[in-house]
Amino acid sequence: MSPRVWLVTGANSGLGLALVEHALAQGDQVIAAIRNPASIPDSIKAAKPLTLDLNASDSDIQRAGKAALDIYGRIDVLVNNAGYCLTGYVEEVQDADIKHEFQTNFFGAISLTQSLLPAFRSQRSGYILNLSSVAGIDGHPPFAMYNASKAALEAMTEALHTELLPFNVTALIIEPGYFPTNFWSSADASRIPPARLTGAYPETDSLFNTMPKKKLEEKQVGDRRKAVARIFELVSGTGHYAQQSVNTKFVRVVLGPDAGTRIRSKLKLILENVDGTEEVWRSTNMDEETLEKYARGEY
Ligand SMILES: NC(=O)c1ccc[n+]([C@@H]2O[C@H](COP(=O)([O-])OP(=O)(O)OC[C@H]3O[C@@H](n4cnc5c(N)ncnc54)[C@H](OP(=O)(O)O)[C@@H]3O)[C@@H](O)[C@H]2O)c1
Ligand SMILES: *[C@@H]1O[C@H](CO)[C@@H](O)[C@H](O)[C@H]1NC(C)=O
Ligand SMILES: *[C@@H]1O[C@H](CO)[C@@H](O)[C@H](O)[C@H]1NC(C)=O
Ligand SMILES: *[C@@H]1O[C@H](CO)[C@@H](O)[C@H](O)[C@H]1NC(C)=O
Ligand SMILES: *[C@@H]1O[C@H](CO)[C@H](O)[C@H](O)[C@@H]1NC(C)=O
Repeated sequence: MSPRVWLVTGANSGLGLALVEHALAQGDQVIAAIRNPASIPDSIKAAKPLTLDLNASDSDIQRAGKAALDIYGRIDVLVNNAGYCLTGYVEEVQDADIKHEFQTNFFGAISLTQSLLPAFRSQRSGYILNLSSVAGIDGHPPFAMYNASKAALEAMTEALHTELLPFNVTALIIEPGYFPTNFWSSADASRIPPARLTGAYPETDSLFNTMPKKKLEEKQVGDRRKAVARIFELVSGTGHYAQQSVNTKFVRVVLGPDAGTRIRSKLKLILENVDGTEEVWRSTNMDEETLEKYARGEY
């Protein structure tokens, strides 16, 4: 069997870099997509570099996708990993920053995926893994736009998962909790300049200092090498994914006890919300008389 071919975006840092290192070490072939070719780390020199800025036009991104396909003639695993967290309260974040957040985390990933879907379909195998976040389900201020961009990605991926089932192509949502990477320093760097703050909301200056310390005290710190090992096992049907007790048919791949427990409590809250308002949502259907008018086209 020929080695699997991976295309990983955001391959120069954090989870993406760890995944590329792991896949190479397992003997797979990797195309490492990065926006700045000079930033490709030595540890993944065996990968083929692909220059890709997700804040580019749809046609530029699709062109990069096609160029990636030409490298090995196929791609078995696409990992839409590149992304960042825009920090700011809804009232204070600026339009250009919101658009850049969505372009990178959502629209860019769609353009790249679209450029490869015909190949995936005709190959009748493969994985499309979209890096979301626990925040895509259970987000918190001041990260509304990050939350929203990941929620959009999840909604899209769920639909894509269903669309691709007949073609034996698996689209999944990877849902990590807290893993130390450049993620938090780039989120810190995206904070709104003090001059533009209203002063109406809690300051975020200390957030990025206290958060990692709190995580360390709680011993709630993810190991990115373990996260990417799970992703590799999923694609290769090995390790945890070879075990009978792990159900492999789900669209969400949750990584980290923090992610699992937060998603669980969010779902409980949604259920309570629906249960606690049943009287209201039961009250809005047409009554018999209106329904008859509607059927006659008179509503
Ligand atoms: N770490 C966590 O706790 C955590 C939790 C939940 C979800 N995630 C998700 O995991 C994914 C990877 O994040 P990470 O933790 O590994 O963070 P990271 O170390 O900051 O890596 C992010 C990667 O995305 C790339 N990127 C950002 N903007 C880009 C753009 N416009 N075009 C192309 N590439 C771009 C970065 O490239 P540059 O180096 O050039 O900036 C970098 O390679 C992200 O989607 C993130 O939302 C992370
Ligand atoms: C993202 O792309 C838009 C449209 O080309 C451009 O106006 C904007 O300056 C870019 N933003 C960044 C941060 O590169
Ligand atoms: C479906 O895809 C998997 C891997 O993605 C592959 O191992 C399997 O052979 C494919 N099945 C068919 C019927 O093509
Ligand atoms: C984050 O997004 C989810 C949708 O997936 C939404 O239910 C939740 O309310 C959002 N959280 C915040 C704080 O914006
Ligand atoms: C995951 O694939 C993208 C967008 O959702 C594709 O179009 C798919 O919808 C899926 N990838 C993302 C980025 O969601």
